[in-house]
Amino acid sequence: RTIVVASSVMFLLAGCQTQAQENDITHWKMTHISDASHLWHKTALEFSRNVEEKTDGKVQIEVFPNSQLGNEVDSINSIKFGATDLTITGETLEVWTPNAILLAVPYAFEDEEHMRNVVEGDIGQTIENDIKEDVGLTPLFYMERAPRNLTSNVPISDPDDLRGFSMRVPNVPLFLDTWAEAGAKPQVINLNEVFTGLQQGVIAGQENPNDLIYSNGFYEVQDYLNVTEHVRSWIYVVVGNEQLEKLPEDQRLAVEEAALEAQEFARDLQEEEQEALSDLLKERGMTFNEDVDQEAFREAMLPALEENLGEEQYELYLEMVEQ
Ligand code: 2Q2
Repeated sequence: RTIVVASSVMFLLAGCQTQAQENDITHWKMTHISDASHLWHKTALEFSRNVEEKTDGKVQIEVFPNSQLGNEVDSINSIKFGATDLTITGETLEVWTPNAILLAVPYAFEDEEHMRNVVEGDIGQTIENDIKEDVGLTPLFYMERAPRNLTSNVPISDPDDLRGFSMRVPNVPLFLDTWAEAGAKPQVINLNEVFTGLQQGVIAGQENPNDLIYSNGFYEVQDYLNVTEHVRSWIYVVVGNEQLEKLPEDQRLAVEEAALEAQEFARDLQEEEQEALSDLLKERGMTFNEDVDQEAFREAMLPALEENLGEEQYELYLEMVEQ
């Protein structure tokens, strides 16, 4: 008799659960390290709106900018614990999966088109699969980034000018090694601590795409934007595998569809904003040092590549460069 009661209770519970899942609204948290004026945030909001619309409000994404829920590494970890669900991340993933280093190899791409071919081709696919398998995160879409430039308070035109130059890099081992190899004194600092570090003189410079230089207000504490264009890269919006798998199939498809639209949105916005950024940075007092010997930087950084990349990564790198 007890057994009968138990099984009918279980049956009821099971029934409730299916019901609950159908009516349930999934609330996801998305966190990232840029501020609310930056294109990553605008894209995240657009994505969130698209997802809500395409799932009839069943999947809702709340976006937290400014490292509010933690820095990049914290966010990656908290997705695995389920405290967060989505974030924006790229080459920092090399700490978990070696091929992610290919996202940000110095002087690897001729131009945007070259990079786009790689991202959307076999190598891009390999990287995405690795992130999914090794890190437990599913890349939903990618955003192209403007080239990274070095900022400072004295003009830096070639690697000789880097002697004794203390600078910040993100948590990317390859960046530490390439800048050290080129002659600087790099250290890892979280993005949200860079402004204060520059202001207090803990570091003399940093490197980032112009959009992040602007949105972080680095023009207030840096006089020169040296056009090194040393890294062209892209970045992924990722969701935890488990979080994605929990969604019913129609909602998952809706999320994927919204992701593709957000990718287009980001590309248009990026193109639109980049042009104006140089003027904005100049208006805020930055001097653009166009007199940079990029070839010298490339040569100074190359040895670090051979030391850093594993055999597989080095082969993929060569393939990527030639594409
Ligand atoms: O300087 C930063 O923090 C960003 O531009 C980083 O490149 C970026 O967040 C990488 O850490 C991506 O993984």
